[in-house]
Amino acid sequence: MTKRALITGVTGQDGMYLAELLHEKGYRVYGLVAGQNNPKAELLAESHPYVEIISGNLLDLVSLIRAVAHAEPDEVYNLGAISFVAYSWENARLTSDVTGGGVLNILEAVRFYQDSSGRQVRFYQASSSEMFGKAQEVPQRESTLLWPRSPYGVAKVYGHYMTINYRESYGMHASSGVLFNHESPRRGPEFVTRKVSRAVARISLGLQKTVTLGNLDAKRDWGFAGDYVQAMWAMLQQDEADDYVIATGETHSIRDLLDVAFDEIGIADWDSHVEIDPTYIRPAEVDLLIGDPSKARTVLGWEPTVSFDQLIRMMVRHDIEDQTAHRDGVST
Ligand code: GDR
Repeated sequence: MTKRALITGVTGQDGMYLAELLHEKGYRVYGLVAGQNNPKAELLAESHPYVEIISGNLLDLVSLIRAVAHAEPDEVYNLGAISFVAYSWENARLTSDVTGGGVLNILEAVRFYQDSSGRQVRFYQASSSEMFGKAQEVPQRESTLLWPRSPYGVAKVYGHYMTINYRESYGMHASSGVLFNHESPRRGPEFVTRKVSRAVARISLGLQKTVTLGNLDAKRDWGFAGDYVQAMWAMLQQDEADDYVIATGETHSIRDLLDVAFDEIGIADWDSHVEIDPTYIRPAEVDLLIGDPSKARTVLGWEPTVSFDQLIRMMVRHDIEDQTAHRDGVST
C-alpha cells in the first residue's frame, strides 16, 4: 500500500527537502499551503509537481480537519510556523497563535480524523533548540530544562508540551524533534547563514562591499537541512513515539561563520567587509547552543553527513552561481 503523508510548511526549506525524501520513498505527498494566490505555492508546483497542494491554515481548525480528511495520511509532519526569531518580538501574538496554537489545531484535526476513521496517524512536531534559550546545561539534551528567550521560543515550548500531552492523554503516536539550526542553499535570506553566504557571494562579484550584522559572538550548532529531514522520517518509523535532539554536537560563532564564508572567496581578513548595526541585536539573546544527539544516534541510527565547513562553503558556492546568473539576467 502506498503510504500517504501530509506536510504543513511544505513551501519552506525543510518542507521541500522532506517532500523530496518522502517522494523518493514512494509516498504520496500532500502539502498544506496557506493564503490566496501564494507565490510560494506556484514555485512549489513548478519545482515539486508531485506534491498535491491543499489549501489551509494552521489558525483555521476547520481547514485542517478538511485537509487531513482529504489527505487520509499515515503520517503528518507539522513544519508550518512563523520561524524567524527576531520577527517574533514585533509580532508576539501572531507568533504565539501560529507557532504555538497551530500545533494544538493540527493535533486536534489528527485526533478527530483518527476517531472518525478508526485509522492510526503518526505525527511529527518540529520543536526547536530555541526552547533551551538560556541554556541550563551544556550540551543540551532531551532532559535539559527549557528556558526560552523569545516569543518564538515560548510558542515552540507550548507546541512541544502539547505534542507530549496528546501522546500521553490519547496514546497518539506523536513525536517531537528538537532540531538545532539547520541550513542549506534553500535557507531564507533573513537567517544569518544565508544572509552571510549571499553577501559574500555578492562581494566576490563586486556587487556589494559590506554586510551588516548584529551579535557576532552568538554560538550555534549548525547542520545541513537535508540530513535533518531524514531524522524526522526515522522518528515516525519507530514503534514508540518519543522526543529526540537532532544536532551535530559542534558549536561555532558568527565569527567562525564569517571566517569560512570569506575564506571560500579568498579573503582572510573580513573586518572591513562587516558592519555592525545594533538594530539587529535581539532584546534577549540565546548565547550558546550545542546539542547532544546521542539518543538519535543510538535509537534512530541517525548521523549528520555534512560538516559546518562543508555546509557554509556549499552555500557560498551556490550563491555565487545564483548571483552570477542573476547579474547576467539568466533565470534560475
Ligand atoms: P536562530 O537563527 O535565531 O538561531 O533560529 P538566525 O540565523 O536568525 O540567528 C542565529 C544567530 O545569529 C545572530 N545574528 C544574526 N541573525 C540574523 N538573522 N541576522 C543578522 O544580521 C544577525 N547577526 C547576528 C542572531 O542574534 C542569532 O544569535 C533558527 C530559526 O530557523 C528557528 O526557526 C529555529 O527554530 C532555530 O534556528 C533552531
